[in-house]
Amino acid sequence: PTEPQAETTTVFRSTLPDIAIPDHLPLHDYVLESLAERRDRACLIDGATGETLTFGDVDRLSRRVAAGMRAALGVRSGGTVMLLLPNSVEFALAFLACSRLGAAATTANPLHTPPEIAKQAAASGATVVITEPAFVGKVRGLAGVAVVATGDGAEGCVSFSDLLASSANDDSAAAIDVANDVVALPYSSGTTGLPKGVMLSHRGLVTSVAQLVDGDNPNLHFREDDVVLCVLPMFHVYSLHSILLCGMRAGAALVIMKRFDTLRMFELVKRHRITIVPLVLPIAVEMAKSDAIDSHDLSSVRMVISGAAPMGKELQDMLRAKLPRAVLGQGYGMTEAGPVLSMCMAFAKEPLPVKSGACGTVVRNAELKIIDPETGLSLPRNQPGEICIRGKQLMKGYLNNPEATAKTIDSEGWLHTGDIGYVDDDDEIFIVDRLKELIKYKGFQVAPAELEAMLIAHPSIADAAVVPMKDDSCGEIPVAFVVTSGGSEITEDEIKQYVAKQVVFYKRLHKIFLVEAIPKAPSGKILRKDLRAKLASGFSN
Ligand code: 4UV
Repeated sequence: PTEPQAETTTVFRSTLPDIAIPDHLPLHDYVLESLAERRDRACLIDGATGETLTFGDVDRLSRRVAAGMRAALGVRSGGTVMLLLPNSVEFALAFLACSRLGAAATTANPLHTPPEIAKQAAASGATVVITEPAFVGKVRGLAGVAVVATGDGAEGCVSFSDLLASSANDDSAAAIDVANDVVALPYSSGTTGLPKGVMLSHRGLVTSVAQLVDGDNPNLHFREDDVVLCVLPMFHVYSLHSILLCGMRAGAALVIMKRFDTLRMFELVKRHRITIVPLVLPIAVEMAKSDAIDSHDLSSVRMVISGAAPMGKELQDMLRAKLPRAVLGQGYGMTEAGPVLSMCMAFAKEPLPVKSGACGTVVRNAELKIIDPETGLSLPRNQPGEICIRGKQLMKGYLNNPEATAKTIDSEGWLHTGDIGYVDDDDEIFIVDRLKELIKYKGFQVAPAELEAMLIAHPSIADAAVVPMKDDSCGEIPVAFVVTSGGSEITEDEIKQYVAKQVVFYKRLHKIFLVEAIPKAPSGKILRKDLRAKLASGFSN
């Protein structure tokens, strides 16, 4: 008689009603749907120069870039273009141009090392890389790849200015299969292993943007008169989706900042009367700690969104005290989830009260469940387990990797996040732990498998395991447990240097613990939980 309990699935849904979401529009047509009424409104503002492009400009220029990429670089529907750019107007124009052509934009951090870039370029099948002159040296050697440099270009490159000036005919708009064509191809390691190409279709991204900003009572209420700070990197899905795409769809203006600087940011808020500030934990920490926060007029800010990593109650309360006029809350995203799973209901047009530490309520037009990671059975409210989500916004799958896709999205369409959390009595989601390997340094992904493979390739290293260590300002930092080869005298510093030379700054190892053996299950799987527990208990060399 107790059996049937196991059969019932507790499905959590948004407290907002489902809405009609367009399933026929390519992404660029969807975000620019209200163009006719907004042609002369500001869309993109370059924070450094103050130069402003209106929605009309963005429409016209992105068409030119598309026509130029087609004529000069042969980019076609089904092709892939790598955007290796810091936050810039060019990033936005190039992204929309790819969408127009039916091509996929694979986004990468321009601070990545040449081998990291080469790997993604090859795996994604990119035939064009768009970058700044300063980074051209990193991509010159890539076989079969044409390089576009911004500004007036660089030797041997097509210049972005030429694409902008293109007079090529743009009449032959690409026929786009919105359900299947990939428009964005960010890289993520997901729950395990190496970074993989995440295929986000036009329909997937349209759905995810609509879940936030569409409807009579949008969950994330961006308005036409809003000015959104765009300091988070557009190559990461959080900024690409929730700033660029949501901002454009809602008709808000974006102030683009190339790199973060507290004072500069406060100045921009004041100058442009910025109303919405999306950020990540380290920026929140800097803001909350800065004395300058009290001497700058930040009264225009009405919404502060935090995402991509946990933000504790203490920090949230501290920031709230500094910005009493702003509503403060969290969003929860994962690249593979399309990306947004949940959003703070205090950001809705008709807001609801929320609790500090919660990362929102599941988005509308979607289903969420919590399962026991051991048995896979659904759990009721207030019980922590693995968070799973289902809906049209999810990724199509990993590029050329059906096995990894099948491990992440099950046969019933549920995406398993690898995050541990629970849903409380008010439908708010709290993330309490992470089941997956992933390390999040300032919101950036660090895949342990990538660093472990690098370590083990060193002749003086016999075995290695990389795990996160809690850190107040970065959230987490990657550290390694290393078993050296017999007789080797390699030092901790040498190991750190060896890795640092090969990776982007946020993947660097902060500590090396030399140990006799790496704890493993009989299957050979590293017992990461044991290592994390060891660190938590204050273990040191
Ligand atoms: O794949 P990813 O790097 O993706 C992100 C996306 C974050 C977004 C996106 C759109 C938003 O509007 C927004 O607010 C946030 O981070 O990393 C996914 C993993 O990051 C952790 C969690 O482990 C995910 O599986 N994570 C993301 N957001 C939160 C978080 C959060 N609010 N609290 C705790 N962990």
